[in-house]
Amino acid sequence: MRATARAQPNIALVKYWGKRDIERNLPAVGSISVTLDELFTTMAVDLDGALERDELDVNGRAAPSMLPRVSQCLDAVLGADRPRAQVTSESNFPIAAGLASSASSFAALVVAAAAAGGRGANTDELASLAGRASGSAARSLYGGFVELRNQGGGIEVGTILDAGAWPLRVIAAVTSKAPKPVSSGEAMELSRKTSPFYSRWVEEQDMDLATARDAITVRDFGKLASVAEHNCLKMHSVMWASRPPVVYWNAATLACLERVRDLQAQGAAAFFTIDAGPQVKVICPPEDEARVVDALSSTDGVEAVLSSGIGAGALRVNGD
Ligand code: 2P0
Repeated sequence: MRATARAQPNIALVKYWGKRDIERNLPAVGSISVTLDELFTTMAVDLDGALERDELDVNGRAAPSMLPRVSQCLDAVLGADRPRAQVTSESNFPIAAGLASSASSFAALVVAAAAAGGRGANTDELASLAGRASGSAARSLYGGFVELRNQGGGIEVGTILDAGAWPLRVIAAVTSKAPKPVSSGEAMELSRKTSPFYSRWVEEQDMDLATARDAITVRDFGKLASVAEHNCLKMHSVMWASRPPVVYWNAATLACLERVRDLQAQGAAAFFTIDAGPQVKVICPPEDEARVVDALSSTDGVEAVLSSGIGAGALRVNGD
């Protein structure tokens, strides 16, 4: 009745922003991401008949504020009549700061919960269950370059190119470790209800997805860079035009973008993306990694620089 799983965060190159069904947490748009390698969350689920209520520890501390979402996700995987669970989560990177910790956490949680409860579930089912808890978590069930599509009344997720086929690097510049001021779920709803750019964002998404999918299939870095930067800035424009505005950036976020423009002007292959937080992620081939790390590390306001390759999807940890 105990199992442990490990999952990596993923970074969207064509972003999920907005929901078409809040109750079932279905996204308004498809998305394309890369699953990371070196950053991960390990999640242990111990189903213990003696516990009166679920318990959650995150990085060695009780985390009652996150417990309701975790309990709801366990109910979705195992049914509400399941035994109560002791859940223990460890991440080797800052959580709730735009590094997609909810993606790796819920992806690992559904795998560990299904295994602990003896529920046979295939990856597609697990992805849908993870997506109900956190839209981006559905993508972390798969490795490499991953596409999430809206399909009928649900979602369909799969790998479009394996991790080993295009070994790009993802460099994250951490510009603040503070939790985000507005959750992405709340911010998405604000955007849907108030941003004049929201409907156009949704309309154009299939075009950006097709461009990125084609670029990934033929490993065209320049084409992927162009559509990914455009899609990222378009998503943030939707947020900035919401009322009240949603601005996740800080001064160092913009300084990092300027460094990426400098690198591009010097001939480096590199592009940026930014999620619901102030961190800047730069994607580049391995031969440009050192100069990207140097440039970001020496940028004012950058607190840490983390590097990762592209990795595999969520997996049960053997022996537990
Ligand atoms: C993404 N983000 O595609 C986009 C880009 C943030 C910006 O998915 O409400 O935590 O739990 O379904 O998955 C962050 O949103 O949102 C996210 P919920 P989630 O990676």
